[in-house]
Amino acid sequence: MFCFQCEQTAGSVACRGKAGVCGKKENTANLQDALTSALISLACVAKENAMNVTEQTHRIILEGLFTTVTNVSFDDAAISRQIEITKNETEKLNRNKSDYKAYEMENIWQANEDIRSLKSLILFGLRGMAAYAYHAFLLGYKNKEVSDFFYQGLYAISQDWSMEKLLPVVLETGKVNLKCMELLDKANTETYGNPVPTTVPLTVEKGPFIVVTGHDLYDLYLLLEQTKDKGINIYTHGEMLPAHAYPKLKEYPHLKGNFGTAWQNQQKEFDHIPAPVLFTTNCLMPVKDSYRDRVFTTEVVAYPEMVHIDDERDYTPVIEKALELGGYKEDTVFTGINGGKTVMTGFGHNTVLSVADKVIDAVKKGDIRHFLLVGGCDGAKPGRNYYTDFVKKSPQDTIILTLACGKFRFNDLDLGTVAGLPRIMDMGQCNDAYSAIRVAIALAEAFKCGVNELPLTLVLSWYEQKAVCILLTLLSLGIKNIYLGPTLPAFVSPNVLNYLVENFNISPISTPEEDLKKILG
Ligand code: SF4
Ligand code: SF3
Repeated sequence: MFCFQCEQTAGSVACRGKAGVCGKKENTANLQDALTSALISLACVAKENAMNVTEQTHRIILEGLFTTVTNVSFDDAAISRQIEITKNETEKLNRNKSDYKAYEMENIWQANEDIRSLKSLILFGLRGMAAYAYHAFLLGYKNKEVSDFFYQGLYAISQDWSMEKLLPVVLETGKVNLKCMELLDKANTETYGNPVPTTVPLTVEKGPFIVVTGHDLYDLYLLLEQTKDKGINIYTHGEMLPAHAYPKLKEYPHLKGNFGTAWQNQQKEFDHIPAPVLFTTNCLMPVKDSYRDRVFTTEVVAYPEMVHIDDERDYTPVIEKALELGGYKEDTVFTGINGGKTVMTGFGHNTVLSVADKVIDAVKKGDIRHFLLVGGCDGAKPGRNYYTDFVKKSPQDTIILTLACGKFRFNDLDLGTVAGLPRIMDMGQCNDAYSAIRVAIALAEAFKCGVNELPLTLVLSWYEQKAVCILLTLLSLGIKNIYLGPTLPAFVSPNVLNYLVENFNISPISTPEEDLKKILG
């Protein structure tokens, strides 16, 4: 196996041998390569037979790419089925029987390191973007430019192109991902309303409950519907936390609170949990014996021997498990990592821009000195305390905007208010980076300056491929001076890194003190 797509890759170089750091086995990794190869062939054939491409083709592309995102599928049987479906679709499209060869993934992994680096940025960016496009697709939202780009991007990977020719495709991936996040934002807000600031309890009430984790609001919605009046409470986990802020989801009185923190703590948090857990997307970790009878997966998430809820989305097995396990006997108080008993969420673009005048005024008066967007993925590797310390050490006249699962390191802290605004504002999931971009652009317009001249700095943490497509989006918008950690991607070659540093002034994080000094002057 060869895999270096995530931040925890072995030795910060690549996972090889029998298994990856994430627990993905050699055979699974090889099957994921075979699936990617099949998707590249499908995209190449689709290019020649565009007239024959259907919605079904598109769904296969999205599902296939999403399947290969870190911590999504550990299930060889499921991946093998996906390969078959992809190959059949390729044959179906290839009506004029043109000759095509299966694409060899070794062509990428063994390429010159700069070409490998650029192709990896495109491929991993497409994988992350496919997850977002898939969530929007389930809610009935599509965008032609976004759909078409999956084919163009996969085709570009298959070509013997030079760095000069690949580099624009890398930035184009970021540009199209902005469209994709915009589409998902539209899908989520038109379906469930605009998020509103919401305090979310971390206490689990007595009685049967279900924990739902991952990014897919549609699964949560259907689960809420199916558990209505059944005496079962629903708790979010990880990236599902921002769901509490959507008016249409808030309406359900049995959507009670949030259980646990970010994905890397799940093996500890789910240990003997008296409730089932439904995984709607990444990040799924190898399942421990103490809770293996209560893990349920859906969509493209899969783990051998776990019950998979199919596309009909009948959650009866999850509901029955919740009733059987019965939950806690008494209300059980949990806290966040810093001891807080509640967390807040719901500061999407609509909410933040509704107080734009107040914000602008406070910046002009000097009450707000700087905005720090501290967000991104969490992870298990050491060094991520940086983000907690950074937030704790940020001065009183700064505002912390946050998003994605990295926030669990500090979202239960009470940092007070500045200019009547909470000092920590959770904008949502990783895809809600779109909200942060909207806010930044609106502020730049109000201050009649460029985004890079704003009193705003991005301090990002990355782990998997969704973070890759978001980073590419930020670069495609010309956003500079980003701090990135905890380590830089193994798939960024020294030359590509030089390009990023020279053109975008990306810096690796150092220490909170030093970085705060650099940022705040
Ligand atoms: Fe290694 Fe990450 Fe790939 Fe898993 S996803 S095999 S940890 S690089
Ligand atoms: Fe988290 Fe896995 Fe990336 Fe959506 S759930 S941010 S890591």
